[in-house]
Amino acid sequence: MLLPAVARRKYKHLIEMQKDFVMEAAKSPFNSFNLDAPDSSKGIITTGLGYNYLREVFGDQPIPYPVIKICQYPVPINEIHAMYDKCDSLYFFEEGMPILEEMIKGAGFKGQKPIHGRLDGTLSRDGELNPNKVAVALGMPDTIGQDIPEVVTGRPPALCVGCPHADSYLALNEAVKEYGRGHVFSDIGCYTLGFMPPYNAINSCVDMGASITMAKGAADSGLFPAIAVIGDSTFAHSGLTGLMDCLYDKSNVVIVILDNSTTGMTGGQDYTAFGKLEQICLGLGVEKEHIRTFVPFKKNFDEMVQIFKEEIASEGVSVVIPIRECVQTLKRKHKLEAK
Ligand SMILES: Cc1ncc(C[n+]2csc(CCOP(=O)(O)OP(=O)(O)O)c2C)c(N)n1
Ligand code: SF4
Repeated sequence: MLLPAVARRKYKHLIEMQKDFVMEAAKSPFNSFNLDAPDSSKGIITTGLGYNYLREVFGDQPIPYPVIKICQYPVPINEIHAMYDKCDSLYFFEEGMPILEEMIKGAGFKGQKPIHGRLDGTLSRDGELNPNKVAVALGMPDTIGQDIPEVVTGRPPALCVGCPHADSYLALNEAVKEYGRGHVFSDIGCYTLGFMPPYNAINSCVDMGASITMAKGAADSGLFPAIAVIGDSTFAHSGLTGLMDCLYDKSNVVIVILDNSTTGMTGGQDYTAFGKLEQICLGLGVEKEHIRTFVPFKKNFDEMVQIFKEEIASEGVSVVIPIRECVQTLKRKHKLEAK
């Protein structure tokens, strides 16, 4: 019960428990501490993928330096102190942000032995790690310039051939082209790939549900048209409350709910609003005549553009629902049926 009086007591208790959590982390099978390696000129502290890259650098050979791999928190600080005392310098290999490195630098180690990582420039402050960056940081040869096998060459993500979102975007682009850029607020899902050429169809993606609330904010501040694009599963997860706000304030928005009957981006899971999007919108209070559906195929291009244009022109909340199944889930179903 996090009422203030209880919460204050609980927080005190939580602080008292920290020392037990630290002891648990020190014993955890998910953390590993190898402080007995022969070369103590470098002590290495890794988290997450950083450890995999380090392992890859040394292949089948044992890592010659003491290594602490942290997977369970809070940070087992006593073991890090032991490594600091034993080694001439510390190296941090963390993917993403230098959380641990900052924490340790702030924990009284600074200014004595060198601590290397993203904060002192040994590794770049941003960008992903890879085995080569880890090797170079440890003073080993730079392998950049060696041939990269064809199988790992860059393939930026793209909408699948035949994806229903592609046809919806072609029509939406046509309907908004007279207004210029900056009118379409998107969400996160396969349809976020509509940012890429040749579609260039969306202008923002922040987090699950933000498409509708950003379009609402923009519409309420005078942007016209203000269009939200959100996937069916994302709408079920966190779009409904935004839609309710739009209805409450009678915001002038067009909300496009892309119904591909699945959660495409994460591999094709079911979702809670399946088959019920229109009823949900009606139930929340969207006017029946402003809930429009179509089947996104190229042959329906003119009809789709017309629907978008009509709903852009109409005052208040409109919902447009393109309905066609993701070609990947469809393919999987056909395969199963053929068995
Ligand atoms: C808060 C949060 N939870 C989960 C995810 C992972 N995630 C990425 S896209 C997505 C849903 C995509 O499904 P949908 O909106 O139906 O679009 P589709 O990919 O089918 O086009 C999820 C759950 C996330 N990005 N953020
Ligand atoms: S997985 Fe489905 S929704 Fe995602 S891009 Fe491919 S066809 Fe489109």
